[in-house]
Amino acid sequence: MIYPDIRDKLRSGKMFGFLVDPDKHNRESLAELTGAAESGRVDFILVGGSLVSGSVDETVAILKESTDLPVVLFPGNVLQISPRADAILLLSLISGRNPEFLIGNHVVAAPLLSKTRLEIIPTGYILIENGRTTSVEYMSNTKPIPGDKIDLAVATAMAGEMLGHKLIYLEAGSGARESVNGKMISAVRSHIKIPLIVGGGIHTPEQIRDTYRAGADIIIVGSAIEQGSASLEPLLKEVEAHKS
Ligand code: 1GP
Repeated sequence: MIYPDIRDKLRSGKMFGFLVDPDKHNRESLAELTGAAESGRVDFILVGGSLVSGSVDETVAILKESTDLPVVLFPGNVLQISPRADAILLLSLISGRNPEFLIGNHVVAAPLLSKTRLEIIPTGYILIENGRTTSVEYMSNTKPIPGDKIDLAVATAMAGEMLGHKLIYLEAGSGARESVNGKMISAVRSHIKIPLIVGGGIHTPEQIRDTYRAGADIIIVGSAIEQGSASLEPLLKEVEAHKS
């Protein structure tokens, strides 16, 4: 089971995941990624995106052929469900006020999910302003929380935990100009007990260091892994320093 493993692993160090957007990868680049991920520094691979035209199922199948790492769905919509994955982050966009992303899509997905063996991990997903309009903001038709409204982010995360979410995901959005600021990460971390994921716009070792130091338990990197394996090594080296 992935969620208990996450809780367990976090007792001894930080965790790290790749986000694979099926439209940005092919068999070759996935092989390169899983090669790098086998180093023990990557804990799982997320698959999904705000708008995916390629096949999530095919990408998951290729990943499952080439790695033993857990493959976890990170769906932008209900079309991105693959029964071949190990788990799904069932995201509720709790920073927004769009009922489709709070419950509507979940109602559509629930009967499908119940027919799979996917482990369901309810996740409170919080979008933070980052200096530009990201795909997730546009596609979800929701307003992100401004980066300086720390109290709003904290209250949203607390509400997410009280509602029973098992993870909180602080998201600046893929390709964000600014990743989530350290003050906000620390404040959220100190007000919840469940694991805190941070992602969006993280592409340097320094950002990884600062994000972990601020209190992120798990960091997700997507865009930066699309540059090929040479650019991965410095990031993974930094991750390693926070693993024990
Ligand atoms: C998006 O947090 C992830 O949901 C990753 O963002 O592509 O900017 O790394 P990046």
